[in-house]
Amino acid sequence: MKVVRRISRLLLLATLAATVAAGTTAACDSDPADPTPVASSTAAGEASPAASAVPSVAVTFAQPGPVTFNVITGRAEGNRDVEAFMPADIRVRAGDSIQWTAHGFEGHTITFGDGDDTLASLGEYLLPNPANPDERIFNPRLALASEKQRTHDGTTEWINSGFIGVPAEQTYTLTFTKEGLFTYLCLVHPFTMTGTVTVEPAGAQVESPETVSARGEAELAEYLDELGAEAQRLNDAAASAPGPGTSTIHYVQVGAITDHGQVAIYTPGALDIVAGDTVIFQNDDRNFHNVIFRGDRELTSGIGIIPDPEGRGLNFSLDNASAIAVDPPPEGFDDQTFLSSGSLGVLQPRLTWTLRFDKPGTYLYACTIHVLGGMAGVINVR
Ligand SMILES: [Cu+2]
Repeated sequence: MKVVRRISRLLLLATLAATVAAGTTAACDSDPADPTPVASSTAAGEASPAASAVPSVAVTFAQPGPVTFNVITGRAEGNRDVEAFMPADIRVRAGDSIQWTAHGFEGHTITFGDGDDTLASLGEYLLPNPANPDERIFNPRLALASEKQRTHDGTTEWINSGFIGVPAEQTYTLTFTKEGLFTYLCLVHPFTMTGTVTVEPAGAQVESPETVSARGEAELAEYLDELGAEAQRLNDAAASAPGPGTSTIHYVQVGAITDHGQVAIYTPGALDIVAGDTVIFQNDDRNFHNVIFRGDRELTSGIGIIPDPEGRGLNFSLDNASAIAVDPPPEGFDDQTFLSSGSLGVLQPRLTWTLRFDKPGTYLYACTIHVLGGMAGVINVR
């Protein structure tokens, strides 16, 4: 029996965020006109012990400023989605800029809050879509870029990139003009994505952009490996138990997580079972997913894209079919029947969904929230 983690409802709502079919033109900010040159640092400093305990990299120091640093802001590779700022803590000088390069199944935000509790000040994550009662949309304060979004001058004004990095990679750049320590987070992944920016005086010695990037790349590689290992572990741990009579109960884990991201995977992804067997889908982590047997219907993403008419980026909608269960009818089902687990996860309506398969066939299913990660499975019933 797994221990259910106690996690804020906010996070669960947050993980609904956007998975969308390809083919949109990203309308978010991407700073093509950032004038700040990136320093071409030659090995200006001696290697010294890295501040971070994570993989050590050769350290050089930044040229006189201003320069631009890059922070890797999540990265999706195949079914693995790293959800971290890499590196999470960075030191810059007044006048320097940071460019966050975002990519992920669910998008990310770079958000400097306006108070002690950024999440609390946000309000509800999901709101009714005024334009369509069958959908919900994300709180525009989360989803869309704030008015102030080019310069961090030390004030405590709300600064938000809005959703970026989904479906395509995008960047967001902010110039820091005032010394201080500033914390920020991703509103979509607040439990794994928080960071700090320490702004030193203009003449201070700080690590070069190359060193910062090398540190980020090393962390990214480590986190990707960690996710792969977790998916493998769950696959290896796939379990079954005796069911009624001669039948068998098979367990399918829905999704996988580490402290640095998630894997969009069902484990095991393919099952061969016998008519009369039972399958229990279970998800007990912070991300939520669904299990949709499309039957004779077309499988579509449950996420829609809503460009902001005022040009502040993209918002996203979630259709009810992705969230609300469609259980088997009393007369039973076969591989042409549409079925939905509804949303599965901690504090969702369900943690588990149990189906008994009585008819031979090939049952294809997928998660309509993580189509972008290729989250799909099959059950062959003989
Ligand atoms: Cu999913």
